[in-house]
Amino acid sequence: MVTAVLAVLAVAAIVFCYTFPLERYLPAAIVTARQVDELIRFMSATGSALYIFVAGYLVYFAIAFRAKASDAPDAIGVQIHDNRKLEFWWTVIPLLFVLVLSIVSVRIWYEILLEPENGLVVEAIGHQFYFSFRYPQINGEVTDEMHVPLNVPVTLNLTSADVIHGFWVPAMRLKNDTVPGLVTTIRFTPRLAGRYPIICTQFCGVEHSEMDKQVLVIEDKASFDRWYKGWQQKNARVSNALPGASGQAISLQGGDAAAGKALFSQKCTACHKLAPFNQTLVGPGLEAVLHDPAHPDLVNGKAANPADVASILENGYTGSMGAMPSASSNGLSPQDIANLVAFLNTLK
Ligand code: HEC
Ligand SMILES: [Cu+2]
Repeated sequence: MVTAVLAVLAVAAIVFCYTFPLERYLPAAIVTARQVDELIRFMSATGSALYIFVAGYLVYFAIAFRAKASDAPDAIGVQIHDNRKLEFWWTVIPLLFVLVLSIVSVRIWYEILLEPENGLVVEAIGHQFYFSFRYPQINGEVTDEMHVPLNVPVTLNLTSADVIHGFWVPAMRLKNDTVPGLVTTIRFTPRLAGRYPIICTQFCGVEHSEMDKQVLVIEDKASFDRWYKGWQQKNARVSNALPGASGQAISLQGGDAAAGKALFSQKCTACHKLAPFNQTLVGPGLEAVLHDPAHPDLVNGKAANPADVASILENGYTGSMGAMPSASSNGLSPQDIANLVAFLNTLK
């Protein structure tokens, strides 16, 4: 009787796992996402069926064989030793089950690894506290959304400028850490247009919880090309150099204020307003940072002159307001710093 009830519940759980409309809540944005879903259905169906039997018998036995009021206070239950047949089966059945599970998992894992290598190559770089993206023919970095065209294989190289972050797009069913000094790769082919959140999955600092604001946009080729052209133009004057190594002397000669202005709107406006010093966003307002009689000194106590501003941009600075990221975290080359200082120097 108990077995029959548990069997009915187990069958119901299996049916539920296989019919649950997963994609209504979490679209399968890339080709391999559906295989991952199949694996999840298989695992949750078999897992919950097993759980229902184990937990069901446990509860039933606990009630059916509980101590009776008439039992002597020191009575103990029947002592049973060894049951070869039972032990054989409860070893063999889970073993087979885990084998099947690993074969199915490895097969899907291989399909994900063997996604085509030709196609679009994008680089995603984790920062405290955002992701930036590099594309083959766009200067500098794209800092808001990551766009990819439908049905074109993508090779995504992941790395980090500061600490370990995790790049996770639930709609892709794929996730990988971004590790400083290491490039890891995931490949996928987008199959469903839409906007999908990118979430950081490693506790990477005080604003880690803010790292769920960016999106992966999958769109048709024409819209993608339009977006791509837009960033090519927007970043036309931005330097393509990689971030400079800390400690290297920066020549402020030849800083280009217009390029600095473009870069400022790309990399600094998340934390700084072009407003008076006390209008704080994360850091202070930077209007007239080099020419403000009310604030002759910088936050690090040094006189506001171009060289000291450059030093803050290069090395970062942590004070009472929080952390100003260093050049390597912000992805700034020495030329970028010269351009930014030239721009900040024009603000009066
Ligand atoms: C993650 C947030 C963040 C980003 C991004 C950021 N800053 Fe800052 N910045 C700060 C904070 C916070 C401070 C103040 C640190 C303190 O004193 O506590 C600061 C301080 C500064 C100062 C010193 C201001 C003064 O009056 O002394 C300058 C100059 C500056 N930032 C320039 C920039 C530029 C240029 C960029 C873009 C490349 C940038 N920052 C990007 C957070 C940020
Ligand atoms: Cu992060």
